[in-house]
Amino acid sequence: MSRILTIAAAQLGPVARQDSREDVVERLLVLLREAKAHGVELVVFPELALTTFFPRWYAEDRAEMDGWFEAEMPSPATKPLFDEARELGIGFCLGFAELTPDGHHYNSQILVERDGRVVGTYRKVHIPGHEEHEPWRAFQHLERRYFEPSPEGFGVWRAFDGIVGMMICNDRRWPETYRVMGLQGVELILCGYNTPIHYAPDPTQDILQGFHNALVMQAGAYQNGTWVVGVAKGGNEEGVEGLAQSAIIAPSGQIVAQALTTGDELVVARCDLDWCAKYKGTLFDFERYRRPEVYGLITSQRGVVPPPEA
Ligand code: CDT
Repeated sequence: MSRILTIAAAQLGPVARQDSREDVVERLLVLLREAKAHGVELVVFPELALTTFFPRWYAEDRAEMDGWFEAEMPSPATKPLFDEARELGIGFCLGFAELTPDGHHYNSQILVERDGRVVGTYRKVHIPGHEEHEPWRAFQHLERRYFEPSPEGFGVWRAFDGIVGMMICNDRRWPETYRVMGLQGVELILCGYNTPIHYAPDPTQDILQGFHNALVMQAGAYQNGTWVVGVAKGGNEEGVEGLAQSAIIAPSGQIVAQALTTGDELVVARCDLDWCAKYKGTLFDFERYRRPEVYGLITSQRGVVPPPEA
């Protein structure tokens, strides 16, 4: 049986502060219908797709930000997306800010199968940015104020006739993200992102944002023999330029399709999940070649401990 899955990275252009969830869902529906016309079975939307990237603003009382969060999924505003996707027989992955019934705040992604079944919800592990107001910056990146890190880590799910995992934005820069899923046999990793081009702590990196984005996802795909789908919310959002360059990457590490614009755009590729076995069964045959007995520092230590001075 063939395991070729047609996937779309549904890139979004900017979402303004005053745009309602209903406005955004209309845009998602346009992309979903276009995907159907291309024979797509899985549509991947960006991180925090339903609203503007609100962590760029500071609130003394973090509860003031709760209005940006979803207390249920589907919510009344997103139900039309769930309904239409099920009717079209298309699965999707959607990034949103999650407020749990017991009051936890996560940066999350939900994965929904073609029949409407919720496969799972992933919560971001690597929370970037800062906790406190830093007025010297041109804009804030307060994810560490508004989101808790995932207590669950990187699971994978049997879905879409393969083994699927998720990561969110900053997670893609960390090799452990891919390897933990690689050790569970992942064949397809779905990743939404909001990446400002300007990086205040070191602006020399600004010009390299596109390079670093491709570098980490291509390396992660190749070193773990998995497809990776990276999907941006790009363009100029509330005065902040966001990286676009959404891409679908093969287990070889090659980019097989990439966005041409910084706006709403569907990037489509036919992804053969069986292609993963070529890499998982040869160079990256983990069972044969890995040496976990000498990798202990990876899990026993967080920061750098250099050797003592001579
Ligand atoms: N959304 C997100 O995770 N963005 C980060 C910005 C890092 S700089 C604070 C990223 O890794 O792209």
